Amino acid sequence: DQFGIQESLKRLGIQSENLGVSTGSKWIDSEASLIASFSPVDGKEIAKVKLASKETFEQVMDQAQKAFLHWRTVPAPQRGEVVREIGNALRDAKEDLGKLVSFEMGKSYQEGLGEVQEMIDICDFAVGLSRQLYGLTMHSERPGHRMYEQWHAIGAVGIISAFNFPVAVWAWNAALAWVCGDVCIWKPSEKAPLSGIACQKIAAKVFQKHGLPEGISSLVIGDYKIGELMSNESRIPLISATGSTRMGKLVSEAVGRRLGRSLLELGGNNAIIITENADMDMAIRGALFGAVGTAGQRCTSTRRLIIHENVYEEVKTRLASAYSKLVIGNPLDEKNHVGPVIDLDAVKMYEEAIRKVGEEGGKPVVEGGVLSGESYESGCYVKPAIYEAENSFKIVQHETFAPILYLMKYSTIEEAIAMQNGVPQGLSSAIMTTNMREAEAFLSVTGSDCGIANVNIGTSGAEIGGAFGGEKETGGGRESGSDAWKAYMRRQTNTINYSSTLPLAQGIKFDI
Ligand code: UN1
Repeated sequence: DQFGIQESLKRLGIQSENLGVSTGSKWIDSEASLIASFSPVDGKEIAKVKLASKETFEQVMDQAQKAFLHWRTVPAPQRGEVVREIGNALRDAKEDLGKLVSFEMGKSYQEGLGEVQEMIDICDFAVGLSRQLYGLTMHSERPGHRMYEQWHAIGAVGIISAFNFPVAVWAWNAALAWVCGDVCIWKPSEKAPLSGIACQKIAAKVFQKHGLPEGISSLVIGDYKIGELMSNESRIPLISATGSTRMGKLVSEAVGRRLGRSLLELGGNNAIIITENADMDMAIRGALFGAVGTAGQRCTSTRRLIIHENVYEEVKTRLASAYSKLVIGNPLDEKNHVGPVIDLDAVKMYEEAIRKVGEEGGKPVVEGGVLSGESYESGCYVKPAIYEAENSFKIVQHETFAPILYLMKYSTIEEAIAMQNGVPQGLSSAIMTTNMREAEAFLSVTGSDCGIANVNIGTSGAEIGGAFGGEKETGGGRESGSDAWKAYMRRQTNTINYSSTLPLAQGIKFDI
């Protein structure tokens, strides 16, 4: 145990067998099945987790409902104080939690730390918000009347998160929901359940210290059936779901049938446009981290490079040379750049995509392949690959959660923007240019159609302060920064008459 994993697991309270259902400090046992969490780093079992069942979900739901009745009456700045302390607890656990995330899902230790930093940042952001849940005031058209709007807590928020950001996405939702007065029921990915258990323990300690009831922070580890129960549950007014477009459509349909709210963060098919006016060092660095960071498993990963014909050969050669220097291996070892993908299914999807791009006429620039032999025993290490492709290829139109980058050529900026927008997804996008006209065209209403559009920055690595999310098949949701908090509250418009008459709006006369 060269990287001190066992010590970290111990400090985070992970045992060899864990319960996967909790209302806070209480963990609920049942007859439900036991699954194992395997590390893609070495392919070995880390620990076991007992899944949620319909019955244990019911218990969690009942407790959440009760807890909400209390939590919504705690003043928002006091709720902020609790979230502030959760942020501090995360600061204390940063190294251990970052290591667990790295070991359980395979991203580099640096990126694991970065993910925990996102949790700390959103807690800070939420603390500030807890004193800024502002509504507007309006001028009434009637004399002696006052109008304003206020924001109230909405209830239980169901959080469904994915394996690739197994802890940060929960925090983006939970920290905001809590200061808004909501309670949270979290279903983490069953591919990274231990990271979820560790977070639940950290938060629960703080709630308990404040003498707050069970049910403000709940955990239900389970498969898609638990997701279905949550989506159909009318006591959960808001479902926030992160994952594939396929999953998002199922959630949205179920939530829509009961006219609930859903906040969706689904697939991306993110491109960087590299113009002939790009700072080339910057463009290569941005594309490299965007494409191979998190082994291509961020929803913001760079999947397409749209390159001006005059610099196409240069970009291709320089990228190929950068790729040849990538060191693939154990993500906890800081000399390695790229870790494994999440599991053998992900490896299959990677191989499938490489086969398909070949069939459609793509040409390899950097060949892919699955690594084997010493230190690759898990079978989850793949070579980041680059293909020359057409935007119209079926496989290019599809989000493959793996380190495969497609290169394509353009001649006018209009054409580049049309290609960037010419996919079903709309999450992140970027342009590399030092030319003001190109940059502003890309950001204008006729430019990028994505929720995130960057200039001289790659597609991944958004900060907490901005609203995060995208359009089209990405699902339209916005989380984290800006006014994303409004999704977690209900708005009420109030008109108060302090005069001694009762005039009707719009000047309507109604006298008897
Ligand atoms: C995700 O991949 O689900 O912008 C989220 C980024 C990170 C978040 C990614 N801050 O790449």
